[in-house]
Amino acid sequence: MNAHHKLRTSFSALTLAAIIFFSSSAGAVSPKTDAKSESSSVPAPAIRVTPPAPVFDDKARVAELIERRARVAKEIGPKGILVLYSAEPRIYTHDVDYEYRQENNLYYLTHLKQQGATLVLMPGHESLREILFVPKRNPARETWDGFMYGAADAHRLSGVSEIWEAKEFEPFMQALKKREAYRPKNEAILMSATATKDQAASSTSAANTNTASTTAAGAVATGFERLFSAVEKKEAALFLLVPIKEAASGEFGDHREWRREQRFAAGWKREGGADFQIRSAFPIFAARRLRKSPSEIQRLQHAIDITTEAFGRSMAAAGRALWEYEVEAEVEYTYRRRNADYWGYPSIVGCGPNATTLHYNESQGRINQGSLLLMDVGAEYDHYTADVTRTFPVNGKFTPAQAEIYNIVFAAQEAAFRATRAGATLSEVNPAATEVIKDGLLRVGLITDRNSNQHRMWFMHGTSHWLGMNVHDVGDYSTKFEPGMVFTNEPGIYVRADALDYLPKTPENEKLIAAVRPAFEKYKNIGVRIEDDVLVTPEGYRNLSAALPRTSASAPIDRSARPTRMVRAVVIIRSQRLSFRQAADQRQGALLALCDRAETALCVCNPAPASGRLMLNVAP
Ligand SMILES: [Mn+2]
Repeated sequence: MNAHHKLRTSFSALTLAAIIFFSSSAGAVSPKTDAKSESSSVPAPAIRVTPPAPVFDDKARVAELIERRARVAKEIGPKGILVLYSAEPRIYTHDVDYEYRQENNLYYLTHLKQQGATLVLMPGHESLREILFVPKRNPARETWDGFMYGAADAHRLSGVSEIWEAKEFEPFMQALKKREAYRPKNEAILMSATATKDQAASSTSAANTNTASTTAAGAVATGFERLFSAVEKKEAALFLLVPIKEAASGEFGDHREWRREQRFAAGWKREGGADFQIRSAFPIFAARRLRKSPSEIQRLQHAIDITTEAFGRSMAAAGRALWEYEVEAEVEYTYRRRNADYWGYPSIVGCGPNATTLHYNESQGRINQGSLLLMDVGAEYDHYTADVTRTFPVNGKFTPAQAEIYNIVFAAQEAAFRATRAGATLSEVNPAATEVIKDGLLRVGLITDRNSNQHRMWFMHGTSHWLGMNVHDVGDYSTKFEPGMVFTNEPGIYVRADALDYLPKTPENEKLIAAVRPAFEKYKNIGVRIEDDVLVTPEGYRNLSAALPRTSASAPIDRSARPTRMVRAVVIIRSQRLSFRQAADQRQGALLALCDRAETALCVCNPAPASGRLMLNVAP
């Protein structure tokens, strides 16, 4: 026990011990893996504080980006060019934009977060295999909008060594169309690894100035020869983030995310680029991003850890919240506090009937003591998003009807876990859960035939989707599981109050409605979903969200213990193995947990770091 932090208090030591218990190991306590917490039978803390963010060695990080670009370049081949644009800013209103978020594939290859950057991969060029175009720094603009990358910053982040001013992108592409070598004037070359070589190749400054003077291909080797010969034979390809079908048909539409690419593709064809075949870059990125590297898993895990703390805080607050938005506030407060980028998708916090709307995000409903609260939330950290759902009774106690539905969903999720192993597919995980749901629905009387699609009335979504930089991440859904793939396991049952009203009025349906009506009345307005994030491993799988308790209805979350009088507590940090930062985080966690549990109106923290003591005065 000496290694643990002790608590002295005049009031129920047991209650507080349940809240303020810390492991001496670095980071926060994981109830599953901390053997000491089991052997000493002290319950896990109510709120699991997010462990420190992963720290990456810059060399290794850039090496990984270089490797990603090399793999993508290999897919493109020597006759191909890839163009990746930054995301365009999205308008919130008038002259205000939404917070900027980089396009995923450009981020995947460069780690650049600012707008205006464009990456070109040109594997067929002798020396100029990648060029990054970035806007030139502009002090006047930076005064308003903040720091802009200089070439050194863009290089340090991405590892790309050939960096040209953004305004050079258009003339560069126009020159390619005409099979003309292109190199900007020196002042527009912000960084170059090839300059010396190219300059040496031409004894005059002509080759180093602009398009017109360098068209005499052949006089001086420009490095473009292989690519231009492919263009001449109409074998060259321009890879863009455009839909596969549009690339094939040459008819470009109006996608909600990649309009700029579509406009560019349409213009390219129209304006003299017909010798290039336009191809979709989506399949290349989908295949790459589906298989996550260890560093991607670390980022994703951190997003999930932040989400786990957000759940802890909001679950603790739910019992005394009056409105859904108050609970949601605890979630998003935690995201910001733990330096998440943002949410990966709008938080879903739905109480009672609102839990039956799959993507409910108004959060304007009442929190009712007897109801279930469904929370489907996910923090995004460094472009990777969590996606976790828990459904729990606001007052900590399931009604028998709620428990029945909950336990079916819980069993379905367990079945999906059991079906997860390398080599399996999502189309095997999905039926594993669905069969359990069908059995359960038949048992409780919500369907009459398990060999039909009746269950779709109550379970209308799939059990799984890929997870990564998108909440519904890229990747072919028929791919066999390999280590590094991440997907969600999220069965649910939603008894919507109007579900039976919308069935087509056929004699068959009338019969069905009459048969399920009693059960429907019993379970009406109950919505349950449980969702975890699953990593495929060589051994099977790892539940990345396992630190967030996932209990069956027979062991509901206990939020009954609430102090009613003044307490004075002292937490002593004894472990010498904790860094000051970790100790501070844990003290903060203790305070949070205690205040949330105490339903406190006044909470005074008096940390004395030198002595490692935290004084806590709590008045309920
Ligand atoms: Mn999901």
